[in-house]
Amino acid sequence: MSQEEIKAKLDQLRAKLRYHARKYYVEDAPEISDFEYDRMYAELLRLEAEYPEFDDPESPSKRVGGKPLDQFEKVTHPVQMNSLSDVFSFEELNEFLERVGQIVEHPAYSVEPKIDGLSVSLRYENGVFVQGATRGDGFVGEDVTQNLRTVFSIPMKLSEPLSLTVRGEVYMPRQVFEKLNLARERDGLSLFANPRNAAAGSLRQLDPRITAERRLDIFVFNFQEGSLYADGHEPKTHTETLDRLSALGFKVLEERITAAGYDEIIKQIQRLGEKREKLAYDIDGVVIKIDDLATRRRLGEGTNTPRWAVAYKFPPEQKQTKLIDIVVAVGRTGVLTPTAVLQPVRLAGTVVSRATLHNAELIRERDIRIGDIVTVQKAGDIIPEVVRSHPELRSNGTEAFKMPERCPSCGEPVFYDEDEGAATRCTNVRCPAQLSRGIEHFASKDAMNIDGLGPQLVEALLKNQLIEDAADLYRLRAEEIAGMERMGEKSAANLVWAIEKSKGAGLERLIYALGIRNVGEVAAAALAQHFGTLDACMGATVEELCSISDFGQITADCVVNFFTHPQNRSLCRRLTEAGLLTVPVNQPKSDVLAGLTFVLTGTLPTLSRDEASEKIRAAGGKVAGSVSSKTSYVVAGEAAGSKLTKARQLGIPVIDEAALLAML
Ligand code: 0OX
Repeated sequence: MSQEEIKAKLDQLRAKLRYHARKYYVEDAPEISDFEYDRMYAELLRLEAEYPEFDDPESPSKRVGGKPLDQFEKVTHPVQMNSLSDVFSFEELNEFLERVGQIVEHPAYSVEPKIDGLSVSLRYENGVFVQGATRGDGFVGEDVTQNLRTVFSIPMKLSEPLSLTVRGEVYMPRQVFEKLNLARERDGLSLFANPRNAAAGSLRQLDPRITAERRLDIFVFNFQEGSLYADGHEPKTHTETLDRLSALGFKVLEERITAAGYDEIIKQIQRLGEKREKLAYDIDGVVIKIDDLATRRRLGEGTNTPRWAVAYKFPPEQKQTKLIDIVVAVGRTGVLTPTAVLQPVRLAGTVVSRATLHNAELIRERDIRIGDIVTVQKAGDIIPEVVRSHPELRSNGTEAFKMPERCPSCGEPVFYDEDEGAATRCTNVRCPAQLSRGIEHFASKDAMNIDGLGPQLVEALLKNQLIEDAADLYRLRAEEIAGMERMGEKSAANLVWAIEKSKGAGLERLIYALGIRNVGEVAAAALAQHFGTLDACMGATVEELCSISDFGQITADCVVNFFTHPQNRSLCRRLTEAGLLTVPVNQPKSDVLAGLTFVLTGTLPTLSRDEASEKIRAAGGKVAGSVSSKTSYVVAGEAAGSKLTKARQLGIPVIDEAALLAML
């Protein structure tokens, strides 16, 4: 073949593959068999390898060619990527429609599924895909171009050479998610809680080969900026825009309708609610948007959300299943926690076989009995819980559940503590379960952060009598660890190194790691800042502790009690002797946030939760774990859950990461 012939052959193959990829991935209407497609693809790879002089960065073979990155670059969005305001009932939805109705008469609405994925922007120059970015805080996101190239339904080339930016939702199809979790289970890896988390984890992979394996997909739902037609024509409606985007090669939202008003919108919400289970992807609500673009402009934008759209969020999915058993575990502080063992049931994307029951009081109030049919749901879309039992479906002869009278771990009698959130507690300081959980907590990420020291290893170290408490960790030798079952020399050496590294964690983490009752990360940091050394902390009096802002009598008593105990004093002494850093690592750097309490929720676009907390604390602010009337601000990121809802209920201002950084 002559050079021209080879070039023509390559062009033809690439065009054919592009056409068939669109038929398969975007239109779901393949015209050729997978076998034929694979054969053509193999032919392309062969020719490209043989004739590198005809390389084309837009070739269909280039989807998974990127090299692993060290980090993602930041991308400033040309047009802000707004989020949607949520409504949780038909009444709230009606209020939105009435608000709109005061400004425009009888507008047409686009009513579309709310895909439960991650929003991304896709930028094309002269018809070629040049950049893809995550939403981030709406202004600045992360450049995930390489990873988005692996999403086959994203066209690398449009059918016309236009320059534009569109927005869509990347998601992991449910089937892909299930397969992925099965494989992870087989490999002993942690499971993703739902397809959304799996998609987020996959899109933010620095190595695009991993993203490619995850088979993500996309629905495009908005035109952000640029030109949709070469002659400058501009569509009048959202519907027309999406039709045009589809013609250009995008996979646009399906299941979308236009509706004239309340009744038709509700019908579509109900239809999608019923169809939800059958869809190949997760949806978490329905988006209602004004269809006419001029009307949208009239209504305008709020600070972070458009006034012309709203998201109706589905109530959490509930299922009925059988409660097979109630098992009771002992936690770090000796609290006995009952867990429901359920007949496995599919719920919001995963199979659920366990659910928290919190305490005996809740079981009594909800009259939950072993053998009952119960209704379960996922709180904040993640943690399964038993909502109610169904006594009407109960067979005769079942008995009310009773908490054990003796600790399931050590056999000592337990006490019912009405004041402490109706807890049943084992008070044996030598209880093995408490000891294990305590050491697990000591090693955990937010405490001493000893990588690799999880529950199983702690259990094994205790069982092999290599340790009796947390201070013994610092005397462990690699040979001893390597001598244990299923422990190699390399893992043993890694563990010793991780333990050694943790010595520098600092007083804040050390105090938190001790696991003093009522002393979370915030209180631990306050103690570290106030006393400056572990010794000073050990000598604290209730009066002095109460003088620290936000320290109440109960926490102060817990601290004094802890340090009065000879066993705990000995632990602290031995930790100090082992060479642990017993002074704070963080000095407050400013006081711009003094007196303010923040609660973080969801995934922030650029800062990890730890980084955001450090920054707030360094500026003199406090970070709390739950929303209450004392909360000054809730900082919400993507996929914010129940904390955001609570903030709304209490009327607490909700800000995003950008606003937090601005305050700092
Ligand atoms: C979705 C979805 C998200 C466009 C401008 C403001 C919100 N998750 O499916 N967002 C939007 O609309 C944007 N539509 C959707 N369907």
